[in-house]
Amino acid sequence: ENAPAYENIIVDTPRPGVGLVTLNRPKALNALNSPLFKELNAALANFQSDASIGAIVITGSNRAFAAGADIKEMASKTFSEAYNADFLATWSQLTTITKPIIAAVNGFALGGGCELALMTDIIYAGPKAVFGQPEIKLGVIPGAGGSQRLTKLVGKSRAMEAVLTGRNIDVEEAEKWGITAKRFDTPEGCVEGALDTAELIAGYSKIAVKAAKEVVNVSEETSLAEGVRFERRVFHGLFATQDQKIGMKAFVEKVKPEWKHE
Ligand code: CO8
Repeated sequence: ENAPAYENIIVDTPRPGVGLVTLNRPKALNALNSPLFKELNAALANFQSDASIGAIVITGSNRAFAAGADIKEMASKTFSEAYNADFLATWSQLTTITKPIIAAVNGFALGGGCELALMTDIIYAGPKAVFGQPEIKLGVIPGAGGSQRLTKLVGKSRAMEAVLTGRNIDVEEAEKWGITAKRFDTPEGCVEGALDTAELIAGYSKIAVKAAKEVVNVSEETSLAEGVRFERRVFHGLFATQDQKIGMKAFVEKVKPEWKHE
């Protein structure tokens, strides 16, 4: 199989069932430019269609997860160029991936980097992780969902303060606000912790995992009553799968389930 050659990311499968994407533009603190996003989208699409992959981890370097959209690439853009090309629209392709994605954040996750992390399903952070939406300092605003996802996640007052001041949010505060699911003592521990969780998830029934991600995401976009109804219907639907029979039988017989993923 021909592995695609990437210049801005490193793609690996370090654990059974786990795909890892490492953002790799160290000289620009992993600033997100179009070629990088094209590669990220391609790598994620490959993991999405690879039946052996059950979960995905995205990480950067110890110094930077990603220091934002590439300012040098954007600086001279005109409105017509941004509008005609629907600049940044392809960034949210990540949210169409149905397999769980964990962000292992070390160092700067600013602007587009913060928004990228917010598009994933779970954020783990290292000891020096820094989040923020500094776009206001550049004369613009968050453009890849930051104002919406951050507000839903941490509430209006905190999101408004972050977006209007552009200030850094350190890992203690990010944890208190509920941005991060877990904090680790070392950068390496953060990545390993994300891989551990991804491996655990990849060991479950892929059909149940897909359904679980789908129903949690629906809660972001619908009323409680509709969401609960949707969850129950999907729950009912899983009784049509082999994995439901396999999982419950294995529990009763006190053996390890051998998932069929169907
Ligand atoms: N874009 C391009 N290059 C960058 C970026 C970036 N976002 N961040 C860092 N770099 C480059 C620097 O220019 C520098 O390159 P060079 O060596 O060629 O000068 C190199 O990375 C190292 O950076 P620093 O020397 O600045 O490193 P420091 O440790 O001194 O500072 C900081 C680190 C604080 C992270 C600093 O680099 C910084 O403030 N970066 C910019 C952060 C930022 O503003 N991010 C938001 C960008 S805007 C955005 O993401 C909006 C997304 C949606 C866009 C909507 C538009 C429509």
